[in-house]
Amino acid sequence: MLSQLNSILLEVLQPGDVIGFTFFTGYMSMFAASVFFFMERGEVDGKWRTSLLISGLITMIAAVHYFYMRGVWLETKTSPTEFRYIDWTLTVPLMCVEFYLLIKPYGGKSSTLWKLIGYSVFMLVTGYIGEAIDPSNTIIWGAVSTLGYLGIIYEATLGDVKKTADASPNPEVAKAVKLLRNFVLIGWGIYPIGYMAMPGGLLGGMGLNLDLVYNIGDAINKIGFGLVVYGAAVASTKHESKASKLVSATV
Ligand SMILES: *C/C=C(C)/C=C/C=C(C)/C=C/C1=C(C)CCCC1(C)C
Repeated sequence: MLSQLNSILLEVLQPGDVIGFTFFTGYMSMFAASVFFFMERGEVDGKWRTSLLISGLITMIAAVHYFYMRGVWLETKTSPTEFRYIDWTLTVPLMCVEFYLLIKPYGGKSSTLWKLIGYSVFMLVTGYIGEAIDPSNTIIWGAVSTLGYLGIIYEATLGDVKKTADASPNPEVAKAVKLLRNFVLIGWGIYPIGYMAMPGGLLGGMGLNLDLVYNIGDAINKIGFGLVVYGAAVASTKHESKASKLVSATV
């Protein structure tokens, strides 16, 4: 009877469905994070509001995709690869925008932003081919995709992003860029592990599940990125209001 009911009500989370559970928690936590970032916009100085808006958009776009991915998983128990890559194609470039908005007031160039976006699109398109179109050559596509990932790491660790942030007189910005760089270096490194867990991949057959790894990575990286930007915005706003009080007191 119960199993009959369950097969009619297809979208039911079954006990023990750990991966399904992470689709639900991913959806709810990203939804909640969006509300937080949108609400807090009013609390920070004007020039930070766009950054917080982007933080909220990243988690909101992800929440909507998680809503659909959760449904695909519950009904078919297969990877919602298309929704996954549509989500990433929208949110990863927005994460590049976060870097750009931090360095823009200190001479950050839009060509730096386009470089970052170019690397991410290259990384995601070749990753998608290796996952969905040509899975028999998944290892080659994974290696090619990694070149795009290395490009982003280079920009954030040694290239224009890092140089502009270091040259900025605002210590909060330099600190935030460094923290975001760590997310790219360590947090984003979670994704290739999930990718390699595909059947036929370098870690295939090890019992790792690709969706489980991706879901954990998304929650850490998307909410974490937003919180770093939020922290920098709050600290910087405090600094500046203190400084302006000092100025008006001495005048
Ligand atoms: C919010 C989503 C984020 C931050 C997604 C990031 C995705 C990656 C860094 C994916 C990287 C990949 C490789 C470096 C090689 C294998 C294929 C990918 C696309 C999984």
